[in-house]
Amino acid sequence: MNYEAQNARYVARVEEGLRALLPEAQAAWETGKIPEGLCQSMRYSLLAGGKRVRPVLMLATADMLHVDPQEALCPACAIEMIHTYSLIHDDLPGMDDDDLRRGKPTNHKVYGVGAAILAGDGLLNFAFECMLQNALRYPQHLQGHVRAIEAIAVRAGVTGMIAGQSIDLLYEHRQMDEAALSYVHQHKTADLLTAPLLAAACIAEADEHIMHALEAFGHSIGMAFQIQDDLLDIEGDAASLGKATGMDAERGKMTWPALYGVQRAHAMADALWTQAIASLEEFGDRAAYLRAFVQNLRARRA
Ligand code: GRG
Repeated sequence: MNYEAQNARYVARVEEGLRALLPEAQAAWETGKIPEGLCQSMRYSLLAGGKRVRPVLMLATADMLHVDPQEALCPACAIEMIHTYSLIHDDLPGMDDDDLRRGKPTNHKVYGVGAAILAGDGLLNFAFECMLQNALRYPQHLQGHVRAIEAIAVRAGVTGMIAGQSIDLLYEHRQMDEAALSYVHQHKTADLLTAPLLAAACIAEADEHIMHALEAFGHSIGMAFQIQDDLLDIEGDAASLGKATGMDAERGKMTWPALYGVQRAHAMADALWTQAIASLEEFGDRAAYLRAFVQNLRARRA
């Protein structure tokens, strides 16, 4: 397997899928069409060139479990919409109040706070609209698709990513201990990285054993990804990251390096990456792409 070529194919498929699902607005006001300004602000953030980690994880897991790639594309793109909404809302003045995201001014800096809230709400709702329509196109796999949508809803929702974000906000002016930090990162970060793995497995009607292996894989890459994100905020380069660095310290935010020091945080991330690779063992050669993906995520500087 040529990892670079395969990764480029997956990313291209996602970019194409996103553009097909959310084409440019065709009319300023027309029933059944997204209003032009709303559509523009949704597309602004969605097509701003993120790494597409979550949808690529879904397409790769779907391939590994022999799911028709066309069936998996829509939920993969929907997860990217949900991720993008969370970034738009996270950047708002009531949350992190950031000016830069994906190398561009944040949504509210361009369109205003009200429009940015709606762009986020729009992407979240549209994600589920797209996934439900996609499910109805595959009546023979309807149950698998409904389970996949549920897995995504739970991990993005009030016991998943939103729960993590709410505890993060709760501790804004309070000292966070390891238990709280783990909870926040499991839910805020790892849950949305686990969702695409489980969604692919649901469509494949995979057994419990496979679900557990993928859940363990998602947990490890999610926590490692977050520790690395914390480390990049200290050691990374703002131009490559497309956002300001040093913000965690400036905001007095608790992170793994703040809790344990940079060296120990690196060791923790290394152990988690190794654990992630180990949880793919039972998939043998079929997990070759996912293994290479983990190595690439591990080496990322952006
Ligand atoms: C507003 C409900 C709600 C949740 C916000 C995603 C999030 C939760 C906050 C963003 C801040 C942050 C550091 C989250 C941790 C997850 C993370 C590292 C997100 C960035 O994901 P990447 O690196 O971004 O995949 P790109 O731009 O490449 O898609």
